[in-house]
Amino acid sequence: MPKKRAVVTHWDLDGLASNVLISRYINPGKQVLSSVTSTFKYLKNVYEEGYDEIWVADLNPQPGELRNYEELFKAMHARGCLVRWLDHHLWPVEVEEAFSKFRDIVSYMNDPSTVAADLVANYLGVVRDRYTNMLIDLAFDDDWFQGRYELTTVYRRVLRFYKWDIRYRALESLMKGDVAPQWLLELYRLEVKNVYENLIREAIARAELVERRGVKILVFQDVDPRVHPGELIHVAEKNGIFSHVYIVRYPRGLSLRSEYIDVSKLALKYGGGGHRRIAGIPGKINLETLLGEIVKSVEESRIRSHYIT
Ligand SMILES: [Mn+2]
Repeated sequence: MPKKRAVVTHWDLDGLASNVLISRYINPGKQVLSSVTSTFKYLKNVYEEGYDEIWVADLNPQPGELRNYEELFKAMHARGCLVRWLDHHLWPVEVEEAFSKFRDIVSYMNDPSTVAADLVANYLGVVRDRYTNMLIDLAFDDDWFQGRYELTTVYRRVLRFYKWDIRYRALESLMKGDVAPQWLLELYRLEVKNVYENLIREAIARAELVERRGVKILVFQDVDPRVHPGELIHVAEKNGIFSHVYIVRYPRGLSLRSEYIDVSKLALKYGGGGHRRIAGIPGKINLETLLGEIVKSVEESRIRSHYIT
């Protein structure tokens, strides 16, 4: 029997690019977009819908859901379902260990030195035509904040501003080979640009600089979820506001950025994750405790590197 294939990816630019590259290659019966925290839910859904070859990209399994994954993988094993997982976020050791127990059905690759779309293209041996390169360039531009294309900003803002209907519409356009769809540019110009830029200005005006033992931490309080944390920090820095660590607090979690410490380690302690320089923590956490840990960790990194302010 031929495999029933499905693909589940993140909804951001890198996720969309990964989804398109995989889908063009495997021609899936279902394409799903997911947030990082809903990854397990959607993986389970497509499995229950009878898909038996499931590709996942640009999403990292949450350590708190390892038990659930193990149960699901056992069920998948019994049904002969395969999972191919390609990601570029840092996976905690316990996640790698749990996944490696199911090597016969789950093959995963995670390489934090690149973006998921690039990883996917390499893994599948996709021909690097103009369109493929464009998708990968956009993914790099967005994830690494290279600031090369105005189009990246349009996608970044629109995808965050709206919910699933718009994200799926963007996926549909990209599947057709339309990298800069007219509807997206119009929507951005008419409904997003001004509101978004006001939200950024407002968040910067309300930011608080915490300074302890020479460690500077800039805290953006209660930020609208539609504002991208990287963009907020980028604008703050352009305005001459620098700090060792940045915290962007949202109603349902927070984002951490730093050039000085490995924030993914801190995030892991609180059930989150990410990259060395950029990480996220879901849910509500005590800011005081986190600030204390950040100060300690910057001080330790100074001792290690004989870093002098
Ligand atoms: Mn992503």
